[in-house]
Amino acid sequence: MNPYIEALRPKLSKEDYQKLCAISIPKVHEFIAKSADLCNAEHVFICSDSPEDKEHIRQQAIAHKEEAKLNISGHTVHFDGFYDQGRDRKATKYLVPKRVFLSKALNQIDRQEGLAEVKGILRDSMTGRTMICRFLSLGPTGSVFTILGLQCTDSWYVAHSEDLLYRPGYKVFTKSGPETDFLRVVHSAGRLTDRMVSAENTKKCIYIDHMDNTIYSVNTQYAGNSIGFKKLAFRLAIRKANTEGWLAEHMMLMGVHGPGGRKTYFAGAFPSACGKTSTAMLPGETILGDDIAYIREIDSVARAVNVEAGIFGIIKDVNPVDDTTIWDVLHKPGEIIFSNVLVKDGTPYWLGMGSETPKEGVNFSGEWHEGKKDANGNEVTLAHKNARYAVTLSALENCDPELENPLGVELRGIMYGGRDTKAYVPVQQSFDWEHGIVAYGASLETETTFATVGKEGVPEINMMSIQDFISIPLGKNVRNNLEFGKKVDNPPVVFGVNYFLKDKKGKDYLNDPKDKHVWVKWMELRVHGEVDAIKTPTGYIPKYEDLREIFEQVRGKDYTKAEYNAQFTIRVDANMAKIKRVRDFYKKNVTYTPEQVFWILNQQYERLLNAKEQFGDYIEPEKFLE
Ligand code: SPV
Ligand code: MN
Repeated sequence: MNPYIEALRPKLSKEDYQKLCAISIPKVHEFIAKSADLCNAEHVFICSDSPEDKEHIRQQAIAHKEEAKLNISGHTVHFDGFYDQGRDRKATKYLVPKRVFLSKALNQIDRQEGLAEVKGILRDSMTGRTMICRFLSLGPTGSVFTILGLQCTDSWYVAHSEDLLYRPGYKVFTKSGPETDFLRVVHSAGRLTDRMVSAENTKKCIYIDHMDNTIYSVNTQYAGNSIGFKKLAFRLAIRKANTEGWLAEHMMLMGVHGPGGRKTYFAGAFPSACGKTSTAMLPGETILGDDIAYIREIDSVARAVNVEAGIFGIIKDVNPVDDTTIWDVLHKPGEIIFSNVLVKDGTPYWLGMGSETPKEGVNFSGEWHEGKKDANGNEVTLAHKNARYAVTLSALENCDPELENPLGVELRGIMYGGRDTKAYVPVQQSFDWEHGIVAYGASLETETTFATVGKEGVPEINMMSIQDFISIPLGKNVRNNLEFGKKVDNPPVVFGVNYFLKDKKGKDYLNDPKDKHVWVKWMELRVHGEVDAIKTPTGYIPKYEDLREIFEQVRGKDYTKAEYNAQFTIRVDANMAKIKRVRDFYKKNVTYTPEQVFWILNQQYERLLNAKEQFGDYIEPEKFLE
């Protein structure tokens, strides 16, 4: 008998033993055996994705109090620890072999030192517990995009979430040859409090070992840190894409419905909490993905798939007026895991839901009442800002029918959007692929939000919205994007969007969140060359007449010239200051920056300078028509 299966034998039931033996990839047996041994798991459960196995996971999540049932059938709630409410940048590190250098901007630790630390913490972490093994497929199965993954975890909540968020992969594993490659994740929630949340926040480690394609995560439950196939495997995929010549991106995917029944696929990169999911979910359009996309050149065409099959979305501000699609899903029977919301009498409540909320209940801090203070004297909000819901995409009525297409969809447009209150107009089109990649993607600047642990509102460069995840030299990432455009005959049209522009005083937002639908429709028309645009120093911007018409059609709103002028005035100084910050960032922090980055930024700077000499600091769009 294979020594790994032999080592596992005492921990497996007869059925689990058979399920494991049906897989003939020795590295699978080795990884499970070594993880179970290191963590000292009492039992090992092999999930075969059968309805019974999935039901078992759902029941165990409730039985172990990691989830509790809510009133609506299929709805449950899960809580994470008070200090475990977002992705933890400090605790997430790359394990770097000696004499290998990663960009300074990346959080890293010597590989041997890090392995010793994290394995030390994982040792015996599953004593008395069951280790659940989940086999998953990133991207549609049976496709050139497919990457297989195996996660070992002691959290039933994590195993359950994976049902909603990923495609089942057990069958694929059983049909694959002995040499099959796969990503590995071992996770333990660590010691738990009586509320079943990770107790030792200061010993949280999320370490990424790209030599072994393995992720170690311990003392955390928050899905972004514990579900290895979200942002952790994403880092490994970026490396794989780098060597194989494709792109792994932090992008939503959507079908935008244009005139005559036409559908045009767009991808969109936005840092967390900058409007990515709400764009993908716009009513009347179809959603293909809301978080991670793989993009490949196939027959000289850019094609994309959703790596995931569900949504782990921010629930804050989801209300029945702005977010009809998801609001309806969240209020009808079906499988949904709410996390870190307020629960009162079996009903979940969250911030910005647009209706009255209770004055007490249970939330991420335990028993909660209005005015409750944390240990530092700060008020505890009724729900966490980063409270979320997990739901499968197919539960949405506007789920795009191409979700499982093994060839993906043809990508015609890409949008990059950050949280920029000062400089970029709400929507603009780049002059060409290179300009878009550099001026919008590589220059993406945003303010930090609640989705990562730490201070909010700090401006930072977040290249292509994947700054946190780039596991290769940052400059190489820009180069890969630039090169990709050359591989396809008709590169996607690149747009920069900004939903967060404020008035000149920096006081009020200039747009309603729903205006994004207008920008999306305009971009669709631009891809097909059906509307004209105005050339400005930073890109092509819409003409008033066109937006007026789209505002009327999409929002039933009379869009005034004054609104247009306020939103689309080119703010020269703010744009020049942005370029300076971006240039500085690349000079100081980035290795292997392609020269093109500096050329393109310098040219943009020059254009702005010339425009300023002619028209001053604030230039209304029509000046550029003269
Ligand atoms: C994000 O924050 O970008 C998310 C959620 O998509 S997380 O899983 O935390 O990454
Ligand atoms: Mn994300």
